[in-house]
Amino acid sequence: MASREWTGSSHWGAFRVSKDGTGGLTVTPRPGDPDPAPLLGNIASAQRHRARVARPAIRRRSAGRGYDSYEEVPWDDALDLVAAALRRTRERHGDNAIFGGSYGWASAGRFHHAQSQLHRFLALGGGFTRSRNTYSFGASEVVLPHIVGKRGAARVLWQGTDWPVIAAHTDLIVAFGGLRRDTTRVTPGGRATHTVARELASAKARVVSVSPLRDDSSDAEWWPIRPGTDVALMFALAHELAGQVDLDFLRRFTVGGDRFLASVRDCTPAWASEICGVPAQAIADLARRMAAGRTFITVSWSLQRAVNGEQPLWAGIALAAVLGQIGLPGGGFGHGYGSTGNTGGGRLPYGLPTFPQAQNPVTDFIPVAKIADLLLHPGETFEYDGGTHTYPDTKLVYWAGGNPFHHHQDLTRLRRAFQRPETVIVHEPFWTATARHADIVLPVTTTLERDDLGIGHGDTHLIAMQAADAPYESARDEYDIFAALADRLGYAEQFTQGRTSEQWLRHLYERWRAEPKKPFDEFWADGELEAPGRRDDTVLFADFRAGAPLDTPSGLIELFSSTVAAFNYEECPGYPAYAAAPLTPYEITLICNQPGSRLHSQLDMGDFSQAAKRSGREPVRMNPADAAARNIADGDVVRLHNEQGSVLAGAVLSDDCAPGVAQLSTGAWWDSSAPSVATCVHGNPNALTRDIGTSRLAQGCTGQVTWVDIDRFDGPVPPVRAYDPPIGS
Ligand SMILES: Nc1nc2c(c(=O)[nH]1)N[C@H]1C(S)=C(S)[C@@H](COP(=O)(O)OP(=O)(O)OC[C@H]3O[C@@H](n4cnc5c(=O)[nH]c(N)nc54)[C@H](O)[C@@H]3O)O[C@H]1N2
Ligand SMILES: Nc1nc2c(c(=O)[nH]1)N[C@H]1C(S)=C(S)[C@@H](COP(=O)(O)OP(=O)(O)OC[C@H]3O[C@@H](n4cnc5c(=O)[nH]c(N)nc54)[C@H](O)[C@@H]3O)O[C@H]1N2
Ligand SMILES: [Mo]
Repeated sequence: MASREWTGSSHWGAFRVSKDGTGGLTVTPRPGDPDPAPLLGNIASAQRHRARVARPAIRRRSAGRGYDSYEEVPWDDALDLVAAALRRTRERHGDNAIFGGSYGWASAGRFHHAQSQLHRFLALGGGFTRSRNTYSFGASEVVLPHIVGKRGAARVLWQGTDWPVIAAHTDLIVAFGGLRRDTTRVTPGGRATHTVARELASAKARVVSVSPLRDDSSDAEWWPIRPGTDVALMFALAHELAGQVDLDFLRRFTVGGDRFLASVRDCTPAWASEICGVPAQAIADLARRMAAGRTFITVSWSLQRAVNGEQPLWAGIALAAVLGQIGLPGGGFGHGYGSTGNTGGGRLPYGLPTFPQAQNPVTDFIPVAKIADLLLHPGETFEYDGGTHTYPDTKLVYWAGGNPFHHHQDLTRLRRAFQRPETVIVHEPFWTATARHADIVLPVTTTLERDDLGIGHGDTHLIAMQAADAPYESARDEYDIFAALADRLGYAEQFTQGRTSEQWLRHLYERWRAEPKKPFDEFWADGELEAPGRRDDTVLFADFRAGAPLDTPSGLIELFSSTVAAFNYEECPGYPAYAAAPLTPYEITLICNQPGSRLHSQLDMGDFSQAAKRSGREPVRMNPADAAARNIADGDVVRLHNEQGSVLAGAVLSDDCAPGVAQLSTGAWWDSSAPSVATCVHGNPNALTRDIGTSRLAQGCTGQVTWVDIDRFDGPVPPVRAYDPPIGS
């Protein structure tokens, strides 16, 4: 390798870093990656941005969390304060008064993974209240085990039929939620080789993209659908197919198949057309095409990130069961194709080299998207997956590696909730909105400033993530922070097991079950290791079709689950059900999907993300007809509003947006610096989303969609202050 070049990795792919004479960094894609993510363009420009946290900082208690400025303090003082707060909270209120869920994507890198570091530290110190499930597919994680069993659910979510199998065998892909190329370039933990676009291009399959946005797929037939109505379309397709296909699979391999057929008896294409906006004839034609060849039905994760989000997945599986191709190469169903790069992206016959965790002695938990309810309603109960649980009384919140003031819904409510605890501690490389709600902010290194191991699920290579830059100002590695805190609290030896970071990296590498592999020093010098034994020939549930039972109560696919039915949830009754979208007084359905210009809120100040902004705000795309009706021109600053709040954004007019639909992606840093103008003057859609769960079954995140009115904004436009550190008097 050339001198002054380092290898690195991110959730959006592996890269190389080089340095010029003045220390300026250049980040280029890993050679050999056929489809690198343009998101790499955010890394170098963010690395020494003014939004970095330079030194430990303490909130000046005055107006409240989210409003106050900060004072910088020496590391030892900050660590003493954190240790004292932890000790005090455990002694006075018990271990479950510490909330350490700390949801978020942090950075790639298996050792310096913020949540793994924090959870190990808190578990060894006595435990913490944790969170369950993800914002990504919280509804699926709970409902899928009832449909295909726990092991089956893990396979649907983490394995699935591989792309090369689809490319070779599938005639027709029906993609509910599309197959976004932007999103498939992202994989938790990273991916050295992005191949989805290439595999899709080489496939013989036609793609029908059922989605409110045309560019959710390229080279596809676009079927604009009213958001939230896919279940009606699926029911009508099942209704049509029932008369055309052999129902043998449905009868032999499912429970509730006949019940399902009866439930869609009146779901004609004409009925569905009224609801979802797709012409009735097109629905009937599509059913015929699905029956004529090998058809793969995929439901993107976005569909379940909405009220009653359990239903589109359950209905999609029912539709695939009627068609009867589950377990055949390139047939059946999938979940999350187009959502990340690891769905259908191969598998490794061993686990990943992760930082070992400790047993958490506390059993209290929340479904992850119940964070505001946890803080606002201590002692109250909530329902979840058939059980009733109690929110503990949270006195201390510890967050490392996530940005709830990006990711959670109804940020105004979340800010209110964050006033309640006694102490909030946040580790961050950047002054995010979450850091601005902490009492103690500790500056941490970025991946460019520490050595680590990078690999994602099903990945092709283990990447040596090599420190290419010195730590920014006084930033420290999370491992060193927790080792210092554990030392103050008397359990340093348990936390570190006597190893330095470098010794841990070698230890994780050597213990890693991938074989054969070269010696660590050789791997480090080469910068990567090809993952041995990787396979990409999975056909989901081929074994089930051949006779191996699922781990459901019946051993079959449960299109009727007596377990779920017994929970007596009206909104999730034990079988796929269509529910009309909630009534709303607002005219526009706002899709709050993943940003194409960054990963969530990460590196929003980076060059690539900034280039996508419009009039200095996050772009909101809308149909030209909807814009004309509101006197809005391309590039205008607009104000989106509803009962949750209001947001300024820059209008982009596009026919790629179905009429009645607008799109404002997540991740613009929340800027509440001009509250008389808007809840967020920069364009964070979570100022507008509703903080309610998918259903009592899963209580999953419903942030994908909300309803708003949009007006042109003619007042003086306030500056965006989101990246200015709140340091000073
Ligand atoms: N409206 C709406 N909201 C959504 C969604 C939606 O579709 N619509 N999607 C949801 C989904 S699927 C998800 S997964 C969530 C994502 O929500 P998050 O995962 O919370 O979002 P990120 O912006 O990735 O936040 C990660 C944070 O970790 C910080 N970080 C990076 N590396 C490190 C490190 O080494 N240590 C520490 N301490 N911090 C680090 C970054 O600076 C960043 O602030 O958002 C959810 N929110
Ligand atoms: N570039 C980039 N890639 C990412 C991420 C990122 O932040 N940036 N985040 C990653 C993460 S954490 C996750 S969980 C995945 C999420 O993966 P997804 O949830 O699949 O991604 P989204 O972009 O939220 O949604 C995909 C599309 O679904 C469509 N859609 C929304 N509602 C409906 C509906 O009711 N019906 C139909 N038919 N379509 C609908 C929208 O048009 C939207 O563009 O993405 C991952 N990939
Ligand atoms: Mo996610």
